[in-house]
Amino acid sequence: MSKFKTKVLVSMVSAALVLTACAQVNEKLASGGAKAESTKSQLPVIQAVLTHAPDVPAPITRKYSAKVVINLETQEKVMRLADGVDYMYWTFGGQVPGKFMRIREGDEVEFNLSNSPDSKMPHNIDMHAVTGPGGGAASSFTAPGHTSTFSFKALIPGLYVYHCATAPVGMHIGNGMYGLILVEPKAGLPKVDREYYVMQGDFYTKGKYGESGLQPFDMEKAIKEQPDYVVFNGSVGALNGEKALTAKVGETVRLFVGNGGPNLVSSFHVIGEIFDKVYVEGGTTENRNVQTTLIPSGGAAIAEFKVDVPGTFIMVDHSIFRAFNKGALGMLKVTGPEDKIIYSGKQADKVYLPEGSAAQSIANKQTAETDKALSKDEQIAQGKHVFESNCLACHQANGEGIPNAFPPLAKSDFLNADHNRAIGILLNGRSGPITVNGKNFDSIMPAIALSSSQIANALTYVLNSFGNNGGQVTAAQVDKQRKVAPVTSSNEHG
Ligand code: HEC
Ligand SMILES: [Cu+2]
Repeated sequence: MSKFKTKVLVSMVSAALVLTACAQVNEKLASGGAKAESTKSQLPVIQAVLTHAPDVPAPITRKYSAKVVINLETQEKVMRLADGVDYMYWTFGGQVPGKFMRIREGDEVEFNLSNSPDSKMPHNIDMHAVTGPGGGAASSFTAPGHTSTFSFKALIPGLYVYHCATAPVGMHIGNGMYGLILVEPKAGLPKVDREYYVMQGDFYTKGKYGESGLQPFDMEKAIKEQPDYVVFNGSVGALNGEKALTAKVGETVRLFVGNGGPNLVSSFHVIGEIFDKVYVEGGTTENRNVQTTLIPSGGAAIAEFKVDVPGTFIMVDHSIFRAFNKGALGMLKVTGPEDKIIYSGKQADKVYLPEGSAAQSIANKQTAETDKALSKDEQIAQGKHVFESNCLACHQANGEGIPNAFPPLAKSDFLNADHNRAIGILLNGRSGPITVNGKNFDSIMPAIALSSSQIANALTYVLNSFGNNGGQVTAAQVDKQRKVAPVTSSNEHG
């Protein structure tokens, strides 16, 4: 089988090599070559429809094999990695992850890989769906401004990763050169209401997480496997807010989840959901009732579940610091009627303060200050990250807090009245009675050992959000407050 395959491959490649004319002619001749060599003669030719994440091409309804023509272009381009942070991505099709391809078991694929004339690097493609040397890598090595053609037969169904395999391979993958190809089994996949494409990747930048500007790739961190960013679909927040995946109560959702790596293994989890079915590692084994599924680097999984109640379901890599501190967090927003039996929502909230409670400190490595002065807008952009990973859990995404537990930062009279007092709270924590917007709270905020610029940015963000009065807090101002004795609720005025 594989010998036969290799023979076809070789003849296809040589057929392709003599071609210099336009793509159309190229296609015809390539199909001619396949006919001459193949025992199954006349397969209908179909142009593949490829999609950008999180979209997936429609399920395949045809009941016969086809010759599927896939055209894909590698492009190198600067895009947003996080708010205020840009990165020179290397891509399959202009985004990370690369375009989703969907074919059927038994199809013959003619693959045309073009490398944009604007590229600086040669690229190629190693498809895990290919049975053949290098998964197509050697046959698809393509210089900028060229197109390579090779063909393969999709022998085995499954969800497969594809990636660039041009040296240095780790760097090409680390810059975003990966995607998924689904080889549907002949019988097709069971019908579901929604299908989405989610792919994790780790990124290594010269600057640390959130440091603004165009960030170059850091080879040393990549070798040490210490990413600054771990993200879904190429950037921090690619699946958050308005870009969240959506579904309606009662619908079934199928996630095609890949992991491009280059290094990390993903512990993929959807908070508040249980996967009814997981096609383990993208193969044919079906596991049921799964909380978290492992997705190896260069691997995939298909996760299916029915959504029973409305709300925002957070997708994470459950190696949890990656989710809250490096970006591996996405959202599925489900709308529809509540079912209070399946999930009641908060039924009670009482203050619980065991004796001896006092302001505690959340240990947090003091990060090196980047001593360049940021503009107010830059502070706000970076402060948003600090807020999202350090404050949101208690004070909530909209800053409204939680009644009887966490005071609001939104339109907070307490905050707006005295910025230095707020800095002191972040530096030292706070406990005891406090009145915010006429409501009484008596709880504990732990000190969060952030750097002075992180505190300055977080407060500047908060002051300019949630209906607050505006203003700016600088790192120097925070440094000054570090030298002031902590204010406790008993000696505080107001
Ligand atoms: C673990 C939960 C928790 C976290 C995390 C937290 N806070 Fe608080 N925060 C509180 C509580 C509780 C209080 C009230 C403390 C008291 O009762 O004395 C408070 C009070 C405040 C106040 C003064 C009251 C007000 O509403 O204006 C500010 C300002 C504030 N927090 C800002 C922040 C910022 C900024 C962050 C993130 C860097 C943060 N907090 C993180 C729980 C938290
Ligand atoms: Cu490449």
